[in-house]
Amino acid sequence: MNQSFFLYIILQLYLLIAPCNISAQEDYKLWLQYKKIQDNKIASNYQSKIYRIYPLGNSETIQAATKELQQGISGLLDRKIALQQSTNTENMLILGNKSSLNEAILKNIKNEFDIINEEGYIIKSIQLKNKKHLLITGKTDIGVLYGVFNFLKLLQTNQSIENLAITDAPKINVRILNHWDNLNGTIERGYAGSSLWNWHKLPEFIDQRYIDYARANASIGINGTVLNNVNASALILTPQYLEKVEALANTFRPYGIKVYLTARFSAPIEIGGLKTADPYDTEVINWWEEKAKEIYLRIPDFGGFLVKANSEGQPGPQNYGRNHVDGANMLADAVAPFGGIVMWRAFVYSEHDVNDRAKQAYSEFVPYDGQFKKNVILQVKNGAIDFQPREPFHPMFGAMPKTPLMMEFQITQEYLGFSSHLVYLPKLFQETLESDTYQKGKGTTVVKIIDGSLNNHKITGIAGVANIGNDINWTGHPFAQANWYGFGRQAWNPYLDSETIAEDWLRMTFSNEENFIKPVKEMMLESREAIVNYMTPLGLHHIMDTGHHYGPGPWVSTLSRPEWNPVYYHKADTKGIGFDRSKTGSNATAQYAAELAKIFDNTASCPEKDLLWFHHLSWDYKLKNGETLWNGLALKYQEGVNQVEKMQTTWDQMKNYLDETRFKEVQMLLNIQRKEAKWWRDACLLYFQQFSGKELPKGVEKPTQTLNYFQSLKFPFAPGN
Ligand code: BDP
Repeated sequence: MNQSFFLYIILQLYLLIAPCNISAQEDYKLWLQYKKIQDNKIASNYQSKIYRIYPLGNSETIQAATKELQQGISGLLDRKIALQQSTNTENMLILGNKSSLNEAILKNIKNEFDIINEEGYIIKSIQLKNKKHLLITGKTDIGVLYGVFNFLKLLQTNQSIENLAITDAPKINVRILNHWDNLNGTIERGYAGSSLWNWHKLPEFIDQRYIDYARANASIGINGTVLNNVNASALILTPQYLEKVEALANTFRPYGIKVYLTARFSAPIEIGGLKTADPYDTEVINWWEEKAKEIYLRIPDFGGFLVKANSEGQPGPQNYGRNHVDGANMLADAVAPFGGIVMWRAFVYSEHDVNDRAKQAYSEFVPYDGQFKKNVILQVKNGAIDFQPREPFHPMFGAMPKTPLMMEFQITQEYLGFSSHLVYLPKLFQETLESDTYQKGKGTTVVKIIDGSLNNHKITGIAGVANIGNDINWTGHPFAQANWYGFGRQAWNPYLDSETIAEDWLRMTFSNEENFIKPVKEMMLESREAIVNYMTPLGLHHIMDTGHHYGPGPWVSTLSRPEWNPVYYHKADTKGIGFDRSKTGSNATAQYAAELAKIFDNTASCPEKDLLWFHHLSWDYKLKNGETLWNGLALKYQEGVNQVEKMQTTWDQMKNYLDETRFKEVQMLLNIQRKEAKWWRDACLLYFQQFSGKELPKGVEKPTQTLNYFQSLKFPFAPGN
């Protein structure tokens, strides 16, 4: 082969691969695309206001911030930006923490430092000797880094950078991802590939992905990560793994991200050679103290432990006749000398308890209010059952004023179509956060409990079960990135509207074109209601197929634990459908404040979206719109399908606003979503129809398969299980 022919072949091969690489990169880059600004006027305005970067200080964090600015600006403004250690020239971008600022710079600051906390930031247009500059500062280097990401967000979303005077600070201290990652690389309920953590190659090999993970998290203010599954292996606490954990902690530290681990309660037996894990046993207490010392020696800023105890078969203090307070406080004592915390999960229910599962966590934990050590925070799922498409807020949020409670949301879509359905979750999160607990009268919303403001708690937290894996696009669905992004934004500011977040995300991830933003934002905002409609309308819940939770399974009734069976939750019979949790039923409503219990108890005042969560009603029950319950239910299922079809129509018109790869990916995924929405509708309606004995109302499409067919479907290899 002559040389030029060889080169020609190489070139052809490159051309074949190159476009894939470019768009794969777009998938990979998340919301940190830093693509050249299309609007020339805006770009030249930015050009005229940004000359060079003047970093004050040289910490790893300031270096990361500087690098991010360089990377961002070189992409957005399509030019290299140099560093300069002076303010002689105008339009310097000055970055540094408070103590690095000189008198002249400080003169430009009024009370901004007083109104931000340790992680807050200030972005301000300032003047030094009649020259204009931009200052990005905070009390700490991490604050500066957050400021940098937020300054870049201004550019990415084409905002004005004229006369800036922005101060912002997180409203919650612990903003954390929970990875349900196993040491063998699988992820429980993960739908985006395998675990990011390559335990085999750690500690030596630091994958660039770890750094990009840290950048992405820092850009939205996430400051903690639990590396391992709540169903934990004790091995993570052995020196062999702690060395690897240390390497990750070192990698994340410059980005303000602390590492935490799930602690398996029986670890003293499994890896410590003790006979018991009884929290009253001195050897056990010592073992945890020594373990904490060992960890902090390696990782001085280790965050602490997350614990799933006596829940779904996990070991815990009850195995030794002790209780949650005993277990949590023992671990809390072990990490307290080092400033660590214990996040003790409240996700408990028991097959030996005949009470309504929705009542069990409250019954078990509320009596302990005020008994936990200061560095314990209870981690409570948003609803009392389990991350359903819709659940009323967990009654524990209104019932434990003396205990800090942190929110646990699920970002990974275990019950929401895995990573093939487009569902914008910040809408769901917002609904929970805004719910009124009436703990101290009207307006005492869930958000005021978890941000500590209502009951004056010092430790506050919010956790999101991560949807991140090693797929090129991290989350399996391009739009699932918005759920990671949105979670972070809401963790930073849980009062933020999910619409604002969707808009920022779209601008940063895809395009600033209004003709793209408006319809796609609407599509995102409607997507959560769509999935509720085609899966579990009117308060239905937990009717997914068993184990893997993929697809409908309202007929499942043979699992060993009653509350694992969908029939337990919908209770459909010839008389009607729904779980009576009112005072005539399980009386779960009594776990809410009296005002709220009254609202939920009465079918007339109970919000229709929660109707079958709280009531068992006849098929002929009249809904507010005059339809019978049967017809209303069927129409809701149909509406869900229609909504997905509308999403498809919207998306099909967006071709010109983004790269072909992502456009097509979403298009293909929406096809799956429509197919599965119809599957849900048909399977559920055929199943419930056996009890209602009624025809489908006008407007609802006829199923094309039989109930037998749907019941015969099996998915032994559904992901995430
Ligand atoms: C359920 C999941 C299970 C988790 C459990 C938990 O199906 O995989 O281990 O929650 O949160 O939703 O502990």
